[in-house]
Parts: sequence; C-alpha cells; structure tokens
Amino acid sequence: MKDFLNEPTGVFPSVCSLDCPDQCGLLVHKRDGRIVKIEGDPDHPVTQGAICNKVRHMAERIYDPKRLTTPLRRVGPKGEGAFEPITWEEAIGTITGRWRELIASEGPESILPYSFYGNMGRIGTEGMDRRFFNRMSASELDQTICEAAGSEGYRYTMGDSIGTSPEDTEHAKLFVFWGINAVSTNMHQVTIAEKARKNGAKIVVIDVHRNRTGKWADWFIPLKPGTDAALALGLMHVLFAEGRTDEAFLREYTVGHEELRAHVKAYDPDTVADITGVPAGDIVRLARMYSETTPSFIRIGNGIQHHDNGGMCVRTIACLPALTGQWLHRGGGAIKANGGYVQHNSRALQRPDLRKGKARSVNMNRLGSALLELDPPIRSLYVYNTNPAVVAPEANKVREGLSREDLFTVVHDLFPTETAKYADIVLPATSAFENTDLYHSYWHHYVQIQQPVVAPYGESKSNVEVFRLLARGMGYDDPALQDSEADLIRQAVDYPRNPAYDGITYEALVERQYVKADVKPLFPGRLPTPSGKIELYSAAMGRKGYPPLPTYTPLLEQDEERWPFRFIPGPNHNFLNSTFSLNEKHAKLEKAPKLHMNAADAAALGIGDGERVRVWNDRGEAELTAAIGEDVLPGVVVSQGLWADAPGKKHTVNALTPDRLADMGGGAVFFSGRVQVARAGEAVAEAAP
Ligand SMILES: Nc1nc2c(c(=O)[nH]1)N[C@H]1C(S)=C(S)[C@@H](COP(=O)(O)OP(=O)(O)OC[C@H]3O[C@@H](n4cnc5c(=O)[nH]c(N)nc54)[C@H](O)[C@@H]3O)O[C@H]1N2
Ligand SMILES: Nc1nc2c(c(=O)[nH]1)N[C@H]1C(S)=C(S)[C@@H](COP(=O)(O)OP(=O)(O)OC[C@H]3O[C@@H](n4cnc5c(=O)[nH]c(N)nc54)[C@H](O)[C@@H]3O)O[C@H]1N2
Ligand code: SF4
Ligand SMILES: [Mo]
Repeated sequence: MKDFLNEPTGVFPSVCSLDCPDQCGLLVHKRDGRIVKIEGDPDHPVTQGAICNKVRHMAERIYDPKRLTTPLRRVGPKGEGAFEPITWEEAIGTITGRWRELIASEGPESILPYSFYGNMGRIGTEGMDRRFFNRMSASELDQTICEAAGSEGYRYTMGDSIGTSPEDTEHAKLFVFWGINAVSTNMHQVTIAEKARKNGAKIVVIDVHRNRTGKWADWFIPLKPGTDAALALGLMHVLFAEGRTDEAFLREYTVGHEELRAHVKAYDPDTVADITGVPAGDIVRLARMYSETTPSFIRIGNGIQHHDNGGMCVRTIACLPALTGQWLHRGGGAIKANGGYVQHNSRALQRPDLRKGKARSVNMNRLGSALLELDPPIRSLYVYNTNPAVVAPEANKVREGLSREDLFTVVHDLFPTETAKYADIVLPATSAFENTDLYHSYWHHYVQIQQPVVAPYGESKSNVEVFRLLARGMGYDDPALQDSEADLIRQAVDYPRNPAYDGITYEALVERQYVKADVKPLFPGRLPTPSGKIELYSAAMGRKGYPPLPTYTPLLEQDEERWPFRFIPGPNHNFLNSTFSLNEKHAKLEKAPKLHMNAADAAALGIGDGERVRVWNDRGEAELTAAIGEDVLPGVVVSQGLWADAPGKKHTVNALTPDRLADMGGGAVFFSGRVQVARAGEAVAEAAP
C-alpha cells in the first residue's frame, strides 16, 4: 500500500465512489491533512481529467458541518431526529446484544440488511458486509432498485451486461440516446459523442422530457412514457419492410429473425404513431437514418426500465443493432451496461458458503410492505449505503414501517439522512477518500483502487471496519470476518473464470491506479445466451411465461380521469440520487425541487411558472415548484431530484411512486404512476373513485 496518510500535503490519485457509470479518475489535493480541492485526473484513459460539477464541490460535502462524527442513540420518537452521542463500544454492544436476543427468540431471518451503492467500492458494499450477514444467516435483500428489470431484459437478448466499448463509440456516425439523460448522468459518453459529432456524427435523443440531453440533441424525439418498445418495433417494421436489414448478419449471429420479421408486421408506422405519439413520418425517417448510418450506436438508459414494461422494453431496443449488423462495426451496437465484462470473483468476496441453508429474500422495492406485512416479521433493519426513506417507492409506507416501535433499526451513513431519523442507533461512516476499496465501472473497462487520502473524519468508520467489529461483538470467529482490505481486494480480483482479470492484482492496482480489464470484442464470437447468438426469439423467455418475441405492453395505471398526469420523478444534475440533497452548495446549484409541465396543462389548471404546486395521488403528496414550458408533452409531469423534506415542506417524490414490480427482475416502476396537480393551497374537487 502507498501511504498517502503520512503525507499531509500533496496531490493524490483517487477514484469517484459515486453510483455513476463514468467512474472518473480523480486527483485529490490535500493541505495539512485536509482535502482542499478535487479535480479530474488527466491520466485516466477514459475520463481524461474532466469531472462533473457535483464532485468538484465534493470537499464541501466531506467537511459539511452536518456530517456525523460519533455514534448516536435515539432519545426522541422515531422520525423526529433527536439523538445523543454514545461510544463505539456502547453502540456495538447495544446492536450485537439486541441481535443475539433476536436470533435466540425469532431466528436470524428476523434481521434484514438494507443496502445499495451510495459508495461503489466493492469490498464495502458487497464484501465484508455479505460475509457477516451470510455468517449470521440473516434475511437477504434482493437489490432491485436500479437496473434489475433492464438487466434481465438485456440478458435475454445479449446474454449478459455486455455491449460496445465506450472508447470505440468515437467512431460512431449516429448516436441514439434512448431514455438516458446523459448530459447529467453519463457526461463522458457525451464528450465522446461530441468528438464524433465534429467528424459528422448526428445525435438523436428519445425521451419524455427535453432536459439538458434533449436540448443538446440534433434531433429530439418526444414520446409518451412507457411506449418505447412500440417505437422500437415500429422501427423494426420499417427496416424489414423496406429491405434495410443485414441478412448475412441475421443468419450468422441471431436466432428468430424470421419469426421477428413476421411478428413486426403488426407494428406499422400508423399503429405505432397512435401508441407513442411519434408521427408516422418520423418513425420512417428514424428507421431510414438508422439503417443508412454506420456505425450507429444506441445508449440505452435507466429511465425506460423504471416502468411496468421496463424489462421487455430494454430487451426490445437491444434487438435493434442486430437488424442492421451494427455489432460488426467498430463503435456500433449498444450499451445498456458493461458491468458483465468486469465481474469480479463474488463468491470469494461474499462467501455464501458461510450461510446455513437458504434465506428468505426481500425485494428492496417493497420495503414498506415488508416492514408492515411480512410474517414472520422483520424485527431489525441494518441500513448502509442507501437512504430508503427518500429513494424507495411508496415512501409513506416505508416511513410507517420504519416508525414501528418494535423494529430495531441501525443506520450507518455520513449524514443524518431522513432514514437515520428513524434509527435506534446511528453510526458515522467514513467517506470513500478515507477508505481502501476496489472499483470497477458499469460503463468503461477500467478497474481502479482507492487508497485512503485523509484520516477518518471524527470517529467515523468504514463499512468493512464496522462489520469486523460487529463480527467480534457477535462472537463470530471465522477468520474471513477479520480479513484486511488488501486481503479482500486480492480475493476479489483472483478470478481465473473471468479472463478479463488476467494481470489485475492488488499490487498492479496500487502501482498503476487504473488497470484495463482484458475485454475481447463481442463479435465475431459466442454470446453467453443459450444459443450463443443474439436471441431475437428467446425460448428461455417463453418458458418463463414472457412473450418470446419483443412485444409492447401498455403501462398499468390508466385512470386518466382521476389522475390526469403520468408522473416521471427522475434524478437531477447536481445530486447523485439523494446524495448531496443535504449539502447546501449542491441544493443551491439545483435551486428548487421542480415539476416540469406543459404550458397547456398549466394554463388549464391556472398554474403560473415558479408557483408552488401540490402533486398527489392515493399514495401521498409532495410540494414542488412549477417549471412551465414545452419540454414535456401534455399529460406528463416530470420532477427532478430526490430531495430531502424541508421544514413544513414535503419534497419526497417517492411518496407518490408505486411499489408494484416491473415485468422482470423484481425491478422498480418509479415512472409508471399517475398524479393530479394543483396550485399549492388551492382546494380541488377530486373526481369520485
Ligand atoms: N447527475 C446525476 N447523475 C447520476 C445520477 C443522479 O442522480 N444524478 N444517478 C445515477 C444512477 S444510480 C443511475 S441508475 C443513472 C440514471 O441515469 P439515466 O440512465 O439517465 O436514467 P434516468 O435519469 O432515471 O432516466 C433517463 C431519462 O429517461 C427518461 N424517461 C422516463 N420515462 C421514459 C420513457 O418511458 N421513455 C423514454 N424514452 N424516456 C423516459 C427521463 O426523462 C430521463 O431523461 O444515473 C447515475 N448518474
Ligand atoms: N423517484 C425515484 N426514486 C429513485 C430513482 C429515481 O430515478 N426516481 N432512482 C433509483 C435508483 S436508479 C437508485 S440506484 C437508488 C439509489 O438510492 P441510494 O442507493 O439510496 O442512493 P443515495 O440516495 O445516493 O444514498 C446513498 C447513501 O449512502 C451513503 N453513503 C455513501 N458512502 C457510504 C459508505 O461508504 N458507507 C455507508 N454506510 N454509507 C455511505 C450516502 O451518504 C447516502 O446517504 O434510488 C432509486 N430511487
Ligand atoms: S459523479 Fe460521475 S461524472 Fe461526476 S466525478 Fe463521479 S464518476 Fe465522474
Ligand atoms: Mo441507479
């Protein structure tokens, strides 16, 4: 290990820990033991020194006076946020004492870990924590909140989360950004597209909101939410009908093209225009542009999969590059996610062998229902790397569950989040810059390391360290539960089954900071699908009860009379999910939690730009600031950002989102709900149910 901590002043290489595909290389400037500046590392081969505004202001988060410094014990009612400091010894003693009692009286499945990727470091998010809860045989969390539906859908078509190499896309001549707000959420893909644009490439954006990415496009195509599969099938209709397909590619590398050819006859441009709201002429024009431009590249976003039909939608769009043989052209094809290439040795890291028997699995998107309804009940919740009171669907149900007096809740975080307010014990977490951890991106192919640049803030501890302490407190004497960070990284990257890890060792990472995984081009070659080819027809899907061919199914909520607006509560530019929502600098940059609506809808409701509006449905309500214009279609409202509530102001948009599950993967359907909108404070007669 390089000892950066011994040098109080200097510039040190780091990696961005946030849940963002770019996973930038960083340079951390330190003076007298304190971070004074963070910038991009020009030596990083993909991100090349450019970073986003939010991480340029990261030091303000690290030293935010609100940051937690000691363990805390709750002294007021749940949800109020009244705590007193305690020692680590007391905290670990209280937690392990309660857990021993629960295990003796109700069994280890009464305890549920709840986590996500607030820090993408693998040993802290899917390493020592998993070992600990496996050893305990606690209930398991099904981590479905982000990309589960789309990943399963993409896998039916392509076999795994594998796609085009991002650096290759600089050769593309057409970029289709489909349901991704890349200017905010994948800025280096935008940088690469800009480079290609200078060589004549065109940029198409297909979205329900003309946000920063839509405004940057050469051609912005707005459509009705949840209708993308129909649009993709309409494009396929035109490609087949006009003889614009690459027949040699279809024969060599796909299964089911004849079935698909017959199937898409039903999706003619007029039918698809009715479904999607995209004019028939535009559908034909886009199909022609797509077939006439090589290489063409589709960046498939997360937005489309957060719908009732999200899995099938991603599976359908993922079929498109095969129709024109784009996978054989450097820079052509698609990226949904590339995490499959750099999958580390998760068995060695997580040690499922420490578990006794099979545990019950709880879908993280249904946390409220799980806390209120599961039998036998969950008696203890341990939350880390996530903020479910704000980010999980049906927030009011989640908060009702978290309010249960008989639920023993522990939250490990850097900040007193909304979720932490419901905790019995709060533990202070180190920031990523205070830890050692292993990183790999779900977009580019580099594996990276973080070595501690600054000492732990206050008494804060890393996830790995806390689980080592909890293991000791529980009397678990398995040596794997005391492994060092370096041990854990060594075990994760020692993975002969994935040849991409050849030559990637702990020592190489320490020495070089960025090591490229040895990723081979997908074609020519065999895909990890059952047939080894792109599955336009998937027998595996048929066996699971899905239509084996790509198919459009409408969203479930259709009661337009009662709830006139489809509600799309997405992320924003200056936060990372709910991270930064408590940091003044970032909240100021974002100004206010907005609701974008069409001018015609606003006029009909007498709402003026900048006015506060109430947004509600059967699940709950939120108060936002109206942003009126032509950036969304009539009948659609879009909010941006997962804000914390302010005194007297309900900003939690997930109070309105459904906790039903998507068609695949147990995924979330954040964007498939409906709402009503009115000026805040104005009484509105609701239509009878
Ligand atoms: N600045 C910033 N960057 C982030 C994040 C953040 O919060 N802020 N979050 C990170 C995480 S965890 C993730 S998963 C990614 C998410 O980032 P993206 O992949 O960009 O996904 P979203 O922003 O959720 O949605 C993308 C777009 O889908 C659109 N959309 C919604 N419904 C539909 C639809 O039915 N059809 C179409 N075509 N478009 C639709 C939305 O308007 C939005 O513009 O970003 C990561 N990066
Ligand atoms: N309405 C709506 N809801 C959404 C989405 C949406 O688009 N719309 N997006 C969804 C998606 S794609 C995702 S991925 C989820 C993400 O939701 P979360 O995973 O909850 O992400 P964050 O809100 O960033 O919260 C991460 C928390 O982890 C903490 N943290 C950071 N580093 C560490 C660490 O090292 N240790 C510990 N113990 N804690 C740490 C941070 O301080 C922060 O409070 O949200 C989902 N929710
Ligand atoms: S949030 Fe994304 S773009 Fe910003 S520094 Fe981190 S990896 Fe780079
Ligand atoms: Mo996500």
